[in-house]
Amino acid sequence: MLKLFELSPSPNNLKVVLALNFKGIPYKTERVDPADRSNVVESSGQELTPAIEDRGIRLNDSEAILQYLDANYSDTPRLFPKDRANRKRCEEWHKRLNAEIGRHWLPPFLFAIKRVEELDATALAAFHGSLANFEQELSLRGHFAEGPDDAICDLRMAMWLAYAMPGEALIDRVGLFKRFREVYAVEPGRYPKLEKFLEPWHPLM
Ligand SMILES: N[C@@H](CCC(=O)N[C@@H](CS)C(=O)NCC(=O)O)C(=O)O
Repeated sequence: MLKLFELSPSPNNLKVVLALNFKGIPYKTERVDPADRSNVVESSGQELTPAIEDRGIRLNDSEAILQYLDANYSDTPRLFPKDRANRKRCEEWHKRLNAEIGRHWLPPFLFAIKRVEELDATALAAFHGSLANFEQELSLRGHFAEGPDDAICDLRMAMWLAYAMPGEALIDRVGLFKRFREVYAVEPGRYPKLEKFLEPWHPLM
């Protein structure tokens, strides 16, 4: 069975968990202790997570893992489109989310995990501004993916939203998400369309 080396509060790790569950691929998790990374180092030769072992393959880097899963589990729902034009469109979306959400997400995250002492209120306000924009975009449709085989677009958005609007199952699995919910301070009902968008992703986290 596929083995996932996971450092659970991290977005790259959550992205791979979402992908495995979306595809319905059975896996077991080996937790990585941030203070002792010997298990992931022994497996992958480097200390960053996520990493996987599967069918004799040892692989790290979340994006490489997603590509590996699509290529090697071809009987499961695809994450990425097959054709070049649609893959490019998904890559543009990826860049847009990093610029409009990921960038502002980081300072409050560092505060939440106590890597910095003060909450960066400007970044938090920008994070909320981006959520408000995406809420508007959802007025036109119920999700962000546009074509067949581009679940990755929605999955990437679900990953970021999970920090501000985690489901109870995620909080049960990774207690820190309760703290993230407090720090990102999105009160229920503020972004109803994003909440609805996120609903089907909660069981996959
Ligand atoms: N490009 C890599 C980045 C991996 C990475 O930076 N992993 C982080 C967690 S998201 C990590 O292990 N950081 C070390 C730490 O948190 O101390 C990927 O996408 O997997």
